[in-house]
Amino acid sequence: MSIRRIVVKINFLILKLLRTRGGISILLLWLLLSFLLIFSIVLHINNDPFKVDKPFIFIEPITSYYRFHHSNFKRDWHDYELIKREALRTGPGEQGRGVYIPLEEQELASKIYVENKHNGLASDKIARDRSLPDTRPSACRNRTYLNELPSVSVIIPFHNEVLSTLTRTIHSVFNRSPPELLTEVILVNDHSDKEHCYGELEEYIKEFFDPSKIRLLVMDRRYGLMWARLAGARAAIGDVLVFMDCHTEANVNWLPPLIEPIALNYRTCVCPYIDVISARDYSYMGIGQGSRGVFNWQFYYQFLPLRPGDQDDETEPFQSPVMMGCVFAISAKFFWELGGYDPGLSVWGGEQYELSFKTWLCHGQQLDAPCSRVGHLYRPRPFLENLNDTNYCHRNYKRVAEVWMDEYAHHVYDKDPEEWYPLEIGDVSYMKSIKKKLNCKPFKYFLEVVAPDMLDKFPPFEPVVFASGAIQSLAYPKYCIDTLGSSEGEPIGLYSCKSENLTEFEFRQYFILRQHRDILVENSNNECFDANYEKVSIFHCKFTQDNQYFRYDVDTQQIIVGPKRKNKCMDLSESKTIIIAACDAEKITQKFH
Ligand SMILES: [Mn+2]
Repeated sequence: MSIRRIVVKINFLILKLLRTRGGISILLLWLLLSFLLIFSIVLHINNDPFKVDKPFIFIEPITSYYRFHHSNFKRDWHDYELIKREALRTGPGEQGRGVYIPLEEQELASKIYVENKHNGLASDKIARDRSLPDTRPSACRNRTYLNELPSVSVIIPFHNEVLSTLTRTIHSVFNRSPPELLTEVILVNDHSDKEHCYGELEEYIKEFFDPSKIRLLVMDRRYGLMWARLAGARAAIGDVLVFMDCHTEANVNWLPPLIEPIALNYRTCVCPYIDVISARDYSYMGIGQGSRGVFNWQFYYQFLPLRPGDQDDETEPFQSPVMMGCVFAISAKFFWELGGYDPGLSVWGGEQYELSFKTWLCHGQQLDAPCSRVGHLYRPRPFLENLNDTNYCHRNYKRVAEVWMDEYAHHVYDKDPEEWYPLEIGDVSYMKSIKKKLNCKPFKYFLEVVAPDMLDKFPPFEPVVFASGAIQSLAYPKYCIDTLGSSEGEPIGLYSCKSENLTEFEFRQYFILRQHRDILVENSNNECFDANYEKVSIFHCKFTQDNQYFRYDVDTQQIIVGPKRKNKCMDLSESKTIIIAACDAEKITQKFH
């Protein structure tokens, strides 16, 4: 039957209906029903959490927090009953302590460690709802927050996470969030291949959590972190989206300080302070002072010190240029206004830059909240394995640079032109259209207003260096200073020079004395010499001088440590280790060139 014949038939039917009694009302009812049907089909397609590659039309709910006026009345959100109960808890891992693995289980423990990159056996020994130390500045205990706050959807993607670690994350969210604020927890299983991520997890959820407040989405193949988060965000119904890694633990009263800034201004993204859960023994450690996140021109995440005034009130959130990315909150309204994540980003990497740049350039702000604490288990790049495509991280970075970094993008590419310039990144027109639609600011704004101190610390072109090359001992001319492959906090030492006349350099023996008056390890991710306790170690460059302050005296050939009045120099002990001693221009062991 042709379409024309159908149309004629429908017209005939309509005419026939209109001629019968009450026909007009039947017709209207019929039209209304078909309209509703079409509307619900469109809505269903739009809201399908798995259609991540399709743009999402965010429809602000009638009940949205931002549709109503709210009073400025504040209240104390602490759950004192819970705090009292948790303070009494004892047992393995309680109060955030580490867990000791007995000798006979250590073989098993290391097997699990290698598989998961963290001590899953220690996790299994700890209660799923363990207690944590309160790591906030003490003034946070007296701080009140708005009485009316937006509702929250917590989105937790996971792939093969250890069950006790994943469920501890969920328990911490349910236990330490005010129930009236927590609308739902959405777990997104990014196509795990471990059995326990299916049946066993579902059973656990049924047994321990309110079924009306928890949902489990399962991806039909492995899509990576951004798509899993996008799927969760499409399904979420709360005013605020909180994205959380699956190996985190929310600490006391974490939610109100995290979402209050978003209640006041929906174009806000807030990160908690990320405390540290040890991958070795699951001990929980608070981080002391905060810092501001930025990046260098190889897209390595870096830190800048706080600005004067940032912590005049230590409970007050402060602006940070780039989020760390493992836990953060953003209003659903702003997230979708920004087009969510660029759906062209794959697997892992670059998403924190994309969202942070967009937030700042498209009329929003990004804050760190010192009174909101969430512990995070750091482990080496979890998404890197089992994926043949090794270039996705650079491709993600280039997509971000192409859309948001304007004329500054080439600073990144020029670092390694053969790698960057030919790299295919696909179509970025969707994000460019969002940038145009929202009339977002140029990247210059980010560098001049948001992170004006970044270019000084991380210039695209390293400024003229004072000196560079190997550092050879005059006392033992066969030996040069060598990083010994040390990582953060571990000491440097002496090792054979590649050649005595220094025509060639050993990989770990090339150093740069910079204008910041620090000594940078070439070929490192921002690692510097750091003087502490009479030793010299490797530590990330802090740009604050103090114990990373070094000078070279050309006349006496000494490496002076710290300000002149302290009279400290690099020296060698009898066992040829590097020490810090009082300067003595006559001592041959203090001479280097
Ligand atoms: Mn993580």
